[in-house]
Parts: sequence; C-alpha cells; structure tokens
Amino acid sequence: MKVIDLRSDTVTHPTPEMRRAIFEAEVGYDVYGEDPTVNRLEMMAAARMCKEAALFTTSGTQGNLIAVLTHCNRGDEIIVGDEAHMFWYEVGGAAALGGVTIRTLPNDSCGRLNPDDIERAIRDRDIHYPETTLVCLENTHNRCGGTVLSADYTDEVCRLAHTRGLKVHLDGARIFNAAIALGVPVLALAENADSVSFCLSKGLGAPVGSLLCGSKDFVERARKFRKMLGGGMRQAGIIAAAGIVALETMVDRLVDDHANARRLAEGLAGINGITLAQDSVPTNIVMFELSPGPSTAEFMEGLREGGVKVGLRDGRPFRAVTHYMVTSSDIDEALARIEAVCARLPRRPQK
Ligand code: TLP
Repeated sequence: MKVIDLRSDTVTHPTPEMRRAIFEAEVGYDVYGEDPTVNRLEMMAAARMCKEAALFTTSGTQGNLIAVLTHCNRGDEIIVGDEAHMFWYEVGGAAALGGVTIRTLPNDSCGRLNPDDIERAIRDRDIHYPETTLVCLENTHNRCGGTVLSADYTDEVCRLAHTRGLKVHLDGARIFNAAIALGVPVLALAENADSVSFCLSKGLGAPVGSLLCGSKDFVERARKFRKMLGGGMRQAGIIAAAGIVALETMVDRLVDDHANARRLAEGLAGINGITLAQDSVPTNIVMFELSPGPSTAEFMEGLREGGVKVGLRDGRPFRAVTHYMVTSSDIDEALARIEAVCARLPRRPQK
C-alpha cells in the first residue's frame, strides 16, 4: 500500500533531475564566496525577487532570523501577525538571539494585518519606548490555510512602513505558490519589501535550503550573521545545484498542487463527519475538522492504518498539504481511505 503523505510539502524527495545536478555540481569554498553553483543560485534568486543580492541559508527559519538580526538592533520591537510562522514556530529566535520584542497584531482569515492596526502599533519617539523597526508579512500564509497576499496589499503595507521609517521583511517560504495562484510574476509580490526569504524545500521539492534576498548592503551584513549562526557552509554547491533545478523546473507545476488541493477540499467537504476549516483553498494547504464524528485519536489511528498522513498540532484543525509526490489519483485514493475511516468509527450524537 502506498502511504499518501500530506503532512507537509516539506516531505518531498529530490527529483531525478535534482539528483543528477547534485552529482554533477561544480563546487568551491562558499565561505570565501568561491562556490560557483551557490553564486549562481544566489544570483537567480535575487533576480527573481527583484533584489540586488541573495544569501543561501540552511532553512526558512534561519533566513527569517537573519533578516531580523540584520534589520534590527537589540531592544527593538517588530510587528508580526499573531498567526505568523515567525511567531509560532521559530522557537522565539528573534527574542532569544536578537534581543528583539515581538508585537503581535491580529491576522485576518487571509493572513493580512490591518494597516490601521500597524499604524497604531508603531511607537512614537519616547524615552520609555522600544523602537519599532520592522514589519513582517507572510505570503502564502501557513496557519491561515495557504492564503495569498496580493501585490497591492503588500505594497500598501510597504508604503506605510517606509513612510514611518520602518523596514518590511516578507516571509515568502511559499511565495511561488502565491504568485502562481494570483497569476502574477513573483517579483510583483516582493519588489517593495526590503527583504524576502523563500524556501526551495517546500513546494519546489529541493532537499535543503532557502534564500534571503535584499539590497547588496543588507545581504553583506546578513552573510556575517549567517556565519555567526553557524550557517557558513563549505562546498554547498552540492545542495544549491538542486535548488537551481527547483527554480528552473518546479515553479510552473505548482498549479497542479493547487488543483489537487481543491480536489481534496471538495472531496473532504462531501464526507460525512468532516468540515472544512477554511472558506476557500487558494493554494496547496487544506485545513479540516471532525464534525462531531470520531475523536481525534481514533481518526488519526484509522488514518495511520489506512496509509494516509495528515498534519496535526494541538488544538488546531488537521492540515493536508499537496506537493509533487502526490498525484490526482493519490488524492482520490486518500479521500476513499479517509471516507472509509469516518464510516467505520463511532459517531457521537449531535448536540
Ligand atoms: N513550515 C513547515 C514547518 O512548520 C514544519 C511546514 O510544514 O509548513 N515560514 C513559513 C511560512 C513556513 O511554513 C515555514 C516552514 C518556515 C517559514 C520555516 O522554514 P524551515 O522549516 O525551512 O525552517
């Protein structure tokens, strides 16, 4: 039985073309800027995001943390959504390692921050206050269900932040999903942000790596912070080679993941015992809940036996994420298996 793994789009294996590129990669000493494959990947990334330069980082978490360290001084305050990945899942790195406090503002169901809230949250100059220096956005928005920020919205926040002397960092771990969903070039979503990080190892299928993009000066300073965090790598062209293939071959096909996510969502909505936990499915993330049916533990055990994996975090809806290793017939098979689990398990009376 094929296990259908929908826990995350980070579970993918490198494509045959990536493995070939890894095998053949030309490498050098990256800490000295001498790895031609890393240099090529960084140049490609910068061009895609309409920035002067880019830095290859080990992960999205490292890229976001380096962005905070580079934009902020110790004691500064940054504005982050209360559903943001940077707030929930990055181990409080900004505070622990950057000495930065995080001011959260509510994310709406699309992952946006209200510009009026941002305006109000920016501190005046006062001896008692920390300096507000950075606004962080996330596109697509993970906890909001893969929702998409438009170019107009992003530009509005950038204008507001820049007028008040703040910088904007965009956590674009899945920004290519956003661009494909909106049908716009990715640079339209990134060009006005001061920095943007994106991941090669999510929907794009590479085994490792993220890029942090910004001005030349920003990236030069960021490079030093990467070293400080132990992220200075040696012959990193070995992994960058897969990243180049990811950028060249894996972006346009994200449209298939989005179609599969919608197919999954429609199927789930029709299963007795399941309700969707989001109004629409704009990209590759589907959130759903059990409606009064089986308990979470019983359901998860049934799925395990049935060979379907979905994501679950305490108190959150289930999360299913589509990716290139899941085909549309896998989606149909997953739906059949999920339906069978729901049919088999005891139903609780409706309240
Ligand atoms: N998201 C992962 C992890 O939470 C496991 C996932 O499965 O969705 N920003 C966003 C929006 C992300 O979704 C993630 C990872 C990151 C940053 C961090 O990237 P990594 O995992 O490479 O450090």
